[in-house]
Amino acid sequence: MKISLVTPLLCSGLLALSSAAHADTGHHHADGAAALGQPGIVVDVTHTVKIDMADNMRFTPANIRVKQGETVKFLVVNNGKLKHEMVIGSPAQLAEHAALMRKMPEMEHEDDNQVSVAPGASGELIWKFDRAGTVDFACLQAGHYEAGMKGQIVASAGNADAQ
Ligand SMILES: [Cu+2]
Repeated sequence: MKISLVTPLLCSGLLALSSAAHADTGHHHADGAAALGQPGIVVDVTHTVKIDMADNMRFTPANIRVKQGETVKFLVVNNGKLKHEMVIGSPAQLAEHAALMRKMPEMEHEDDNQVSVAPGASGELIWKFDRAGTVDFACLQAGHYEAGMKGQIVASAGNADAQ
């Protein structure tokens, strides 16, 4: 009976690992994202970071520190009158996507590595930081990235369980 609580968590963890491995082999464009970590699940969240988005094209804070191994919930609040979004990716992926958004400003997308937030609303993005290193994020609404709406998350090496 004791084990009944533990087993579902373990299973979902393994499932996440195997689906991430599958994404790596099946979708070439996912390779870069895998190096940055992967979408997390709510039961693993150890820490919440609130980020404000505003029409001055800034994230506040724009520089965030986490620890390797942490699953972080970003609570993203849009204080502006424009739609904003938080997209996690490598600088190359973000720049490429921003260029695409300039061509197709109305393009809607809903991926695991991003959250779009209507004016006055808030959203959540859960990310698991598998590795130490730097992860970039940006708003890819047309022109926002170019106006400087971007930031960085630094995951420091170490075991989050030890903190
Ligand atoms: Cu924006």
